[in-house]
Amino acid sequence: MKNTDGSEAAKRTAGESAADLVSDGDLVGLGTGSTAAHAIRRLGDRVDSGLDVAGVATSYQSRELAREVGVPLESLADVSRIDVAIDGADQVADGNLVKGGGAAHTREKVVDAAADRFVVVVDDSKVADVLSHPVPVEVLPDARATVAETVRDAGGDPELRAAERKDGPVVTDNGNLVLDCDFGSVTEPAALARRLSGIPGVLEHGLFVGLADELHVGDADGGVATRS
Ligand code: ABF
Repeated sequence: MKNTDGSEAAKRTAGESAADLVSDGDLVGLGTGSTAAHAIRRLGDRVDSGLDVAGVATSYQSRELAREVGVPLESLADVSRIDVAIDGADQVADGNLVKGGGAAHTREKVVDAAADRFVVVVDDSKVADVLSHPVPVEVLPDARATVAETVRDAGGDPELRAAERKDGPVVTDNGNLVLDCDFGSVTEPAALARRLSGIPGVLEHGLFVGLADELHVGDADGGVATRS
């Protein structure tokens, strides 16, 4: 059955199946979001049972959860490579991703790109033929107008992300702002990724092109499909 609401069961099967790949001694990139949270909780259970691992958090949220469930942490600043990273996505098409719904994509990209094995965990509502989800772009606060103008020149429609629980914009863990940039269907993600990376004032964008090694897709019936 196709899961259209991103049910917790689908997210859990994807997250937990990825956490079960982790081996003793691994340094694990801990993704952000509700699907990656299932992986972190499962890792916590496995640590309780004797698994010897350390995690590197991609966000304040994933760091706090790892502490809560007892996954030992190392600082990203102290590591140069990671064995396996487990992270969610907002949309997946042809192995490429849009990420950044949690405004953590800059740190996620550093961690996921440093991993020998980057495992993406999603429920099946996230899988598309072509990427079309708006692309989050983290910008220096003072560059938001110039970046927005350049995004418009590139055919995008940028919108400053507003905070849900208070007035004002979302501020990232790095103290920056997020422009959600709607480009419609992204038929050439690599070209768009290069273009966005080249805009002065852009810290990082949420297009993850050619980074994923493996995809775990959960469905509402508790099944998981694995693709490499
Ligand atoms: C992070 O959390 C993001 O890059 C992505 O935007 C989001 C996915 O969240 P969820 O698993 O809750 O849908 O991984």
